[in-house]
Amino acid sequence: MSELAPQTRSRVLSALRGQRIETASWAYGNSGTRFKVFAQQGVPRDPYEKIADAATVHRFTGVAPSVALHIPWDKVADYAQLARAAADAGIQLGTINANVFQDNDFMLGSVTNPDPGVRRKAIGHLLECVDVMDQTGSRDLKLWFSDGTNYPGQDDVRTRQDRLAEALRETYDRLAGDQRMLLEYKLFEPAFYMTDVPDWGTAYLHCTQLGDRAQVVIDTGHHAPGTNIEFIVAMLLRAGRLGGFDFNSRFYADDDLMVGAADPFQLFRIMHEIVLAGALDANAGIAFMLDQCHNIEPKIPAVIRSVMNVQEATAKALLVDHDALRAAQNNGDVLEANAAMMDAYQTDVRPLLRELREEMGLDPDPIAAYKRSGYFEQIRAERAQGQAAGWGA
Ligand code: LRH
Ligand code: MN
Ligand code: MN
Repeated sequence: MSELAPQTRSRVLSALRGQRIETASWAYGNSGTRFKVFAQQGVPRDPYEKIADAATVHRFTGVAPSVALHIPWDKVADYAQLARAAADAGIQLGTINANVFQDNDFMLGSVTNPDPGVRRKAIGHLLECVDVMDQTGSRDLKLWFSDGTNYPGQDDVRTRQDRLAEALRETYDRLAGDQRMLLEYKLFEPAFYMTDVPDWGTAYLHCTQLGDRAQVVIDTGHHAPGTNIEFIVAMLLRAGRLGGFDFNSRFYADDDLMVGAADPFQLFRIMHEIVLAGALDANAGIAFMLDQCHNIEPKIPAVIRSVMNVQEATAKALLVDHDALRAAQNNGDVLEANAAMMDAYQTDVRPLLRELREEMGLDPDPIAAYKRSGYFEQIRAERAQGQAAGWGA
């Protein structure tokens, strides 16, 4: 790293200092596959303890100052009090994730269900989530629908889209101030034949019909193998419709593994598009969130590792020499253009990130510092019986 020009070093350090990564409350709870949940020690028993864990991640990384909630997994009697508890712990409550995928009534769909009574119930939950946002001060409502069909002919594709559009409209119209709606897509699962919001095009179409405050969210695990996700990033940025990310890694389907674990090069390519568009800054309105589950690894260090993986990919993206890249592109010099990307990607940015943390008054090695802190021993002693993250318990 010693060869970095001083201006480059300070530009990169300052961008990294301003980066914000939101962690997910459900990443701290027990989770598993449909085959088995392996319960861990010291796991939070309620949303307050999840906030304490998220605050711990922020304490050691300095760039994770908010935690996303999932309703009703994080249901509490008083959300304003929860927000105060978060503030006392040094973080904020972030995105509110709606849950219309775990109720028996939603077997044939939530907002797209053929039964108007079930649709009303689903919309009621979405509106309730906006009520929660009013109390937590959250900006973003994240919507993911498990809606779809398993068999050709099971329901009418276009009618379901109409029902979806109606539900989105009613929810969108309930938003106030700077509140936004983030619409998440997913190729398949739990529906196997047809999913009502399967791809970015569908999400984009609905968002454009709603208004500027409806934005698409990209969950990196929600694509077919081989999908060029950074292309989707570029397209949505160009259209002004990228609201944020649910970061995670996948080897097969929606694996929800630690971001940057399966394909750090893909994460770099995504962050490169973000940096190119000047969209890293919090003012750009892109929410960088983790949507992960830690089934076999200890949860807090796994979240810290994930935050560090995003930082590393970002640092490398910030090191791409844009002048050299543009010149090579304009000259049609394929090899030089590719070299500009690879030189940045192959740089070991860990010393720079250690430096950043020292400048921020943090330990340069967040995981080692966490392990030394005694936090795990404390929560293991205090929390006799951990709470499931929300499913599969
Ligand atoms: C769906 C999803 C969505 C949910 C979360 C728990 O697969 O990515 O974001 O809210 O998982
Ligand atoms: Mn997601
Ligand atoms: Mn997912």
